[in-house]
Amino acid sequence: MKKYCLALFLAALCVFLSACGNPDAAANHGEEKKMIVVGFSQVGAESDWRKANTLSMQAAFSPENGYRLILDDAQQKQERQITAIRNFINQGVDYIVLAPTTERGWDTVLLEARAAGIPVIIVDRMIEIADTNLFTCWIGSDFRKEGDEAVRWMERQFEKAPLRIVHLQGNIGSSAQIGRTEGLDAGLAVHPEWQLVFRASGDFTQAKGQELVEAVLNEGMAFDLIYSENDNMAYGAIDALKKAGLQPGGDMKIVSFDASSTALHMILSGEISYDVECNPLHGPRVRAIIEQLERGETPPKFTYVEETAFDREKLTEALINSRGY
Ligand code: GZL
Repeated sequence: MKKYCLALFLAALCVFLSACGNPDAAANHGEEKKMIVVGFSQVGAESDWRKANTLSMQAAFSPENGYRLILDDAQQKQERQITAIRNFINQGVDYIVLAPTTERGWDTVLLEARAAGIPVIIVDRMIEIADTNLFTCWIGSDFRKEGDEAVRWMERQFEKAPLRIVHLQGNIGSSAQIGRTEGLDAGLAVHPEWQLVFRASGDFTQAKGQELVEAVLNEGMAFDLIYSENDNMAYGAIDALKKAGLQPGGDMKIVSFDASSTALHMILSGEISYDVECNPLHGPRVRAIIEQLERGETPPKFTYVEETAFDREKLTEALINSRGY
């Protein structure tokens, strides 16, 4: 009888242990296929662009696709990203994906990831580090090119007319801010008839964008154009203008970046005049990179995403609805 009880106990123990097995094991017709674990350090949830970017990554790295995604929202703070990366290392993830808040300050933590043998993929913004071997590859936008695109439109739109510009910058030190600001500065350098009347960072948020434009209006500054480094700050600027009884697109023009669907509808309504695309749908792109690495292949070190820009002539409701964000 004792032997029977012992055998029963051991059988139950085996069943229990197999049920507690690896959380990353996906049962696949009996044999266990290991899920690929991806630790994703995301900037935050500051804008439509960022939320679309997160959704794209979550859809790409789903359990159905064979992944377990560990998402960390850094609330736009680099120190939280560094902590998240260390947590990913301690959890032994298979890949780390970093959407960096800022360009600098990554060398130490990426050295730790390399020491742990975990490949790091940088997405969206660029990082500036001494040894680019500390990350496997990068995929994102050419922000200087985006800024130049906006300035080309301003030149076409205003020709040689005097232009007083209010400049709403993104997070200072992020490559999106650096590149888009460089584009405007290059335009200011060759257009003496252009005047920068105000420049400050709205941190890519709607609330800060509104606050800055309210301050400009309260100071009684006259201006012809708002150069907003993302759509959410442009939404805030529009709120401030309307609150002051002004008509965006009439009394002054707005140039923006991201080209999210809400902003493109504001082009149709005339509130925003030009919007330079910054495509956030990086999920499938990063997944394709990881799958290349899983096959032992070498993806390109740097991949720039193809992007366009929109004005009223180019836009239709159908086009907006076809874009995915
Ligand atoms: C651009 C991205 C920027 C967006 C903003 O690639 O880093 O951050 O332009 C977002 O909307 O907050």
